[in-house]
This record gives sequence, structure tokens and C-alpha cells, in this order.
Amino acid sequence: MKPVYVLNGPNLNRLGKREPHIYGTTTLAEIEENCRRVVGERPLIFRQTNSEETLIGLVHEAIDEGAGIVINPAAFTFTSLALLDALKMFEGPVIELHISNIHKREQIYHKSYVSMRADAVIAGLGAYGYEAALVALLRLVKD
Ligand code: DHK
Repeated sequence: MKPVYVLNGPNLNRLGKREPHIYGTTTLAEIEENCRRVVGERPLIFRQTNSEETLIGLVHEAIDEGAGIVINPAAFTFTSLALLDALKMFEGPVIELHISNIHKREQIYHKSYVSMRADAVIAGLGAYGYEAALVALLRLVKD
């Protein structure tokens, strides 16, 4: 059984303390725990990086090894064509996830490059969004 990937972009390592009025108080470690409960037997690669290069490297790894991707690209959502190009090479299902409802926020958070590849987008469900995205992803993966 191929692993599914949950990838997290910049500043998400600060969840729990970071702007709790926007991102809540759940830490990334707690989110990972919840994700591992959802996937059960399915192997899960759960990573966070503040580096665009590293995030693209993880997508390349998923291209070779993975069955599906849930990605919260954080600020790279709105800036990285390189990340979009990497995701375009991935053949499995991709679900784009945002803890906050980006469409309810400032204009700078409205245009997502990642959405040009994502099969689905979840935004505004808080930390629970990760679990919802994984439940949906497990339905979409083909292996
Ligand atoms: C997280 C971020 O870091 C922001 O750059 C995005 C996203 C929203 C989130 O809601 O998870 O705008």
C-alpha cells in the first residue's frame, strides 16, 4: 500500500500560538496525531517545511512513492509557480487545504496557483480540515 502525503508550508510549525483568532490553538503535532488516526493502516508521510525547495522536493518524492497528497502550502499558495509545476507532475489525487477561509480574507489570499492543479480545495474548517481532506483523499486514491 503506497503512502499518502500530508505536506505543510511555511509558518505552520507555529500553529497553536500563531494568530489563534485565525488559525485556532491546535498544534501541528496534534493535527498529525489526528491524521494518523484517520488513515489507520495506510502509511502516512506528514511533513512541514518553511523552505520552498524542500516542499518541492517532498512533492517529487510523492510523485515516485505516493498514492495521494493533502497539501497546505500556506503562503506559497499565492506565490509559487514552481510548486504548481511540481504538483502538475503528480498523477494521483491532490487536495489543497487551508485552515482559514482564504476567500473571506484579504485580497492577497484569493488567487491560488495550487488550485490550478488541485482536484479539490478545503478552506475554513480549522484544524479539522486536515481530517476531512484525508477522508476524502482515501476515497480518491487508486491503489
Ligand atoms: C495558512 C497560511 O500560512 C496563510 O499564508 C494562508 C493558510 C492561509 C491556512 O489558512 O491554513 O493564507
